[in-house]
Order: sequence, then C-alpha cells, then structure tokens
Amino acid sequence: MTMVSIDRDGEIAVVTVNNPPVNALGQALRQGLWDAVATLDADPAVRAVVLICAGRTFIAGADVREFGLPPSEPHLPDLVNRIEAATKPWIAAIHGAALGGGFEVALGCRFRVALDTASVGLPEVTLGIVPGASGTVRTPRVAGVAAAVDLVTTGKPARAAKAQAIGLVDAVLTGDLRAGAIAFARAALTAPLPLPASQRPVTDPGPDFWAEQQAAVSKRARGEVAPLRALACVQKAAQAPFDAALAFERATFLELRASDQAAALRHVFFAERAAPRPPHLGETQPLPLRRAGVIGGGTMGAGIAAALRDAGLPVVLIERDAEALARGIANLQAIFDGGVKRGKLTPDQAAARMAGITGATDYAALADSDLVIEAVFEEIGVKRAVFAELARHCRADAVLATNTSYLDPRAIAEGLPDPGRFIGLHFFSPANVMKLLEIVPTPDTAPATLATGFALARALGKIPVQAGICEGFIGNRILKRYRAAAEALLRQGVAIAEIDAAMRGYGFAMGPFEAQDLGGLDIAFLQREGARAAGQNVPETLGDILVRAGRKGQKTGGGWYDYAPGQRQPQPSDTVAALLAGQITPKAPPADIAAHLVGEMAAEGAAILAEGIALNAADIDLVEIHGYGFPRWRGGPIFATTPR
Ligand code: 3H9
Repeated sequence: MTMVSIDRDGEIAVVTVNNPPVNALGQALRQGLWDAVATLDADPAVRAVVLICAGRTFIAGADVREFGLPPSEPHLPDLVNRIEAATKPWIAAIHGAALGGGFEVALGCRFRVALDTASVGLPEVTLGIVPGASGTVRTPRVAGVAAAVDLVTTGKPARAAKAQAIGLVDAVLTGDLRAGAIAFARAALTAPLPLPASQRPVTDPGPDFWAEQQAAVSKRARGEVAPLRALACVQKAAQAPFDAALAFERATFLELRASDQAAALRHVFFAERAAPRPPHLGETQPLPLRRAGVIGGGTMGAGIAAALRDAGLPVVLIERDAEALARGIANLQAIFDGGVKRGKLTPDQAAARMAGITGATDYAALADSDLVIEAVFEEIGVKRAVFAELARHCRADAVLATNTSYLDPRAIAEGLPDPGRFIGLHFFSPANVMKLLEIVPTPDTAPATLATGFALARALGKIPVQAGICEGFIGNRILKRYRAAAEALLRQGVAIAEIDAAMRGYGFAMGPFEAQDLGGLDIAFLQREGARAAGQNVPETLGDILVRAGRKGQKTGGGWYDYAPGQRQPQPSDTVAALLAGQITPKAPPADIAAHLVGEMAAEGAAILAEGIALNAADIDLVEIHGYGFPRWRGGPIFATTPR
C-alpha cells in the first residue's frame, strides 16, 4: 500500500493514509495528502471525501524526528487550509488517537467522526511547543475558548464521548469505521454544510477570564514556557482575525521548536519510547506473565500488588501471619478506595481489583505464580529466608524478584537452586503511581528472566531502566550524592530554605530538605547505621545529628524545618540552627546553587555510566525524571549539563 491511496464507494472517495507506526505527518505524507486534494477536487464524480488511516491510529501528529530540521514544503498549516478549501467536504474518520498535527488536519476537514475508543488532542506543550498548524486558532472556533484553553495548555487528550460533548467531533461511531464514515458523509450531503472552522465566529470571554487562566497556567507550569505561550495563542485567536492569529501561532511554534525546553522534551519523548525495548535484549522472548505473587503487604508490597492488579494480573499476597495479612489487605483496600475518591476508579472497578487478590500466609498458595516479587523488610536475613521458601514452593520456571533498594541482590540470591530466574525489580513509592522501575539483573540472571522484567514494566505501564549492582543502583546513588552536596552547602553557611528555594526555582516540586522531611530522615539514617554496624566507615552526616535529636521529619513535627501541628508548611527552625551551629564553616557559596547541585547529580551520573551501572545517559535522565521529580522540561541531569 502506498502512503496515501484513494478508492471510491460510489460518489464518496476514501483517502487512506498508511505511514506506520503512527501515521506521523512527515514531508512525504504532507505531499501525498496535498496531491490527493488536487486529484479529488478535479474529479467531478466525487461529492465528499472520507479521510481514514490504516494501522493502530489516526495521524498521531507531526513527525517529531523532523523537528531538528528546517521546515519543508508543503507546510502543515497550508495543507490544513488546503483541505478546508477543497471543493468537496472532507470527513475525518478517527480511530486510535488524532493528536497534534493529526488533529489539526481533522480540524481542516468539514466533519469529524470518531470511534468510541478514539481520542483527540493537542499534546504539543508536552513537547515544549504549541500547535503549529491552527490548533489554537480553529479549536476555539469549533469548541469554544474555554475548551480550547484546557486542551492546549494541558496537552491532555479528550476521549471520543467528551470530544463530542464539546463539539470537537460530530459523531461517535462503533463497529466498522469506514462504513460508518461513508454513511455519515452521504447523510451530510443531504443538508446544507456547516461553515468551515476558520469562518466560524469566536467569542472573547474578556479580561477577567484571561487573567484567571494566566495565573492558573503559570502556577502549574513551574518554569515550563510552552503552556503560557499556548494560552497566549488562544487569546490571540479570540481577539484577532483568523489569518493574524494563525501567523501569531506559527511564529510562536517556530520559536519554541528551536528552544532548549523543546529539545529537552524531545529527548525525553524518544528516551521513554526506547526504554521498554532495549536493543541488547535482541529477540529474547519474555516468559508468560499470567499470575503474580507479592511477599509483604506493607506500603511497598501493597503498592506493587495494586500496580499488578491495575494491569489485570491476579495476585496472591503473602504475609507472615493472619494479623499482618489483614493489614496488607487493608492497605490494598485503602489504595483502591483512594482511586474511587479521586474519580480514577468506579466502585465496581475497585471491587473487581480487590476480588483478584488472594491473601495467604502459606507459600504453597504461590504454586501457580509466574512471577513473585518480594517486598519485605530491608534485612538480608529476612529476605534470604523468603527466597528459601520461594525456592521450595514456586514452579521451577517462575521468576523470583526482590524489590530491594539498597541490599546487594547477589547476596539475597545466594543459595537459590536456580539463580538464573532471580532478578531485582526496584519499584518507587507509591508503587502503583510512580512510573520508574529499576531492573537489576545479577551476573547469573538468565536473558529470559531479564526480558520478563521488561515485559512486566510494559504491562504495568512503567518506564524500565536497567541498572547494574552498586549501592543505591542508579537513582538512590545519585540521590545520596545530591543530598551530600546539599549538606556540604549547609556546612558552608548557605541556609536550608535558600537551597530548597533554589531547587524549586529550577523546577523541582520540592527542594532536597523539604523532600526529606516529607519522606522521613530515618530511612537513610538506619541504612547508614547498618553500614556502620557492619564495620564500614560512614562519616556522620548533618541528617544523622537531626535524627539523633529525634527530628525525623514531618511525622515527628520537625526535621530540617519546624512544622506547626497539623501543618505542612516548613518553618525555618532555631532548634536546627542550634544543633548544627558547630558544623558550619562559612565559605563563599557557588554563584548558582541549583546549577551546582544539578552538576553534582550529573557528575555521579557520569561515574555510573563509566562503571557500566547505567547502559546509556538517557536512562539516567529517565531515572531522575520518573523517580526523583527532576523537571521533565530540563531533560534530566545529563541532558541539562551537556553543552550543545
Ligand atoms: C505536532 O503535531 C506539531 C503540530 O501541531 C504542528 C506541526 C507544524 N513522530 O508511543 P508508541 C513513534 S507535535 C515521530 O510506543 P503507542 C515512537 O517513537 C506531535 N515518531 O506507540 C515509536 O517509535 P519506535 C504531537 C513518533 O501505540 C512508535 O512511533 N503528537 C511520533 O503506545 C510507537 O510509539 C504527539 O505528541 C511522532 N509524532 O502510542 C503524539 N509518535 O517504534 C505522540 C510516535 O521506533 N505519540 N512515534 O520506538 C503518542 O502519543 C503515541 O505514540 C500514540 C501511540 C498515542 C500515538
């Protein structure tokens, strides 16, 4: 099949786009569509045109790979205008997703029909740009200004039913899309045609609306520029003639396309898509994943079990006794109840999630599991005892995984009869929410076991990153360096609040000290104490001084900061100042605190890469973005500090 083909159903022409994998609008496809308009305009037998796509989706947008290159003709805004100006009406028939430039092409069509499973949207801000082919100008003319602002500033797509409710699509179809769209076209020809989108009126909601939106969008954006620029484009569209608004949007698009933020977001976009299928796995097939087991129903175990249930896998949850099991089941119930409260799950879905959980205290219940993930206390003896049980009760081909974050997986696997099926799977808390999964093979892990780890990540919708064995793997090792560097600044006399503010200013939701207060200072403290007890030379940290004084963070009413009872607002603490007074030797601080700390993260990343702990630099960026709150639009510590 060629990229653009035309066939006929009586007086209706059907233009089929076939440009796998996602029908992205590269130059050749734009040209093919341009030529199709000319051909069909010239054909007197054709009265309407259905535009439909082969493969898994409608046109998913401009070809992001072309964004580094100079724009080439025909330009997309011209193509959209050309389709709109065609002498017969075009009808976009949407399945999968009509995104970005793909949705803009659909807006150039006189009608849009969509399968009930489809979605439409303008996700350009997630790539650091604004729509560049009339998305911000036609959308308010079709669906109103408020809906347009929502679509372009969040980048979140709308499902077919919602899209129809706000006027973005004219009909929602089920079954055979092509036949439904042709029938729609025939019916449409029996009535006067609606105005093309560019000629429809738009109402300016007035200055109060824009002021409110600006405040809301800039609060959410935290330094990311595209959402505010997209808002400005919609405002222009509501206040200026169509052509002027289109020119404004195009100029904004071209400016942002060349920006650092867009380059960073493109880097993350491609890194995320490459991560689930690393080339070194080759053709190795994963083992089937039909049922899973989780050992331990604490915060981590329950979160992992919830993630497995969200992916549709039945789960056996093992705890050491009936009381602990009841707590684990209650933890799971609380997770799904929370989903219902936030509108993410219906009560029926939550009940179905719970129904797929079998609680047990006897490891024999795992006899059918394809994969078992251990999430018990971080203590080597406890973990080894668990794996001894697993070796006795699980099938010989079951994958056995540990969710350790600090222990050496090789030590945990010691004594297993078949270490080839053992692997580390490091989840991040809350495990049903956080996207990162560090996959840690030991030298004995079999290729199929490793491939199964990646297959699990895909099934759970997580971003997998393979990590070699070292203390803290990739993420926690960088975290340790980051915290140590932040403490070093304190010792030089920089205020705690100043460091946190600098990192917030950089784009993190929280600075390193407020983040520790939220998570608790005691976890890392206990780990250091464990290492000291084992004879390692671990110097006393400033955090240790606080924990020894009973300051473990928000849960004890104070850590690096004080907290008023029931409040989460950090207040600089005189107690902390007194505790640390003897530790401070004033010295000139670095000119740019955030750049200094990100530089430290990147330096640790470079060491991790040089040691082969990470397989590539992009993986390190993904770990920081998806596990540690690094601002996505900065591209991760390695990207952000690499001169270009
Ligand atoms: C835009 O349109 C700007 C316009 O306003 C103005 C222009 C003037 N380009 O995600 P998947 C590749 S901005 C190039 O795993 P799924 C992807 O890298 C664009 N390649 O599939 C991967 O390649 P590989 C606005 C793309 O089924 C393969 O396709 N559009 C593009 O899970 C499969 O991807 C967007 O931001 C692209 N645009 O999900 C849409 N998109 O196989 C971005 C994907 O070599 N795309 N690839 O690793 C998506 O959201 C998802 O791909 C989609 C399918 C939902 C469509």
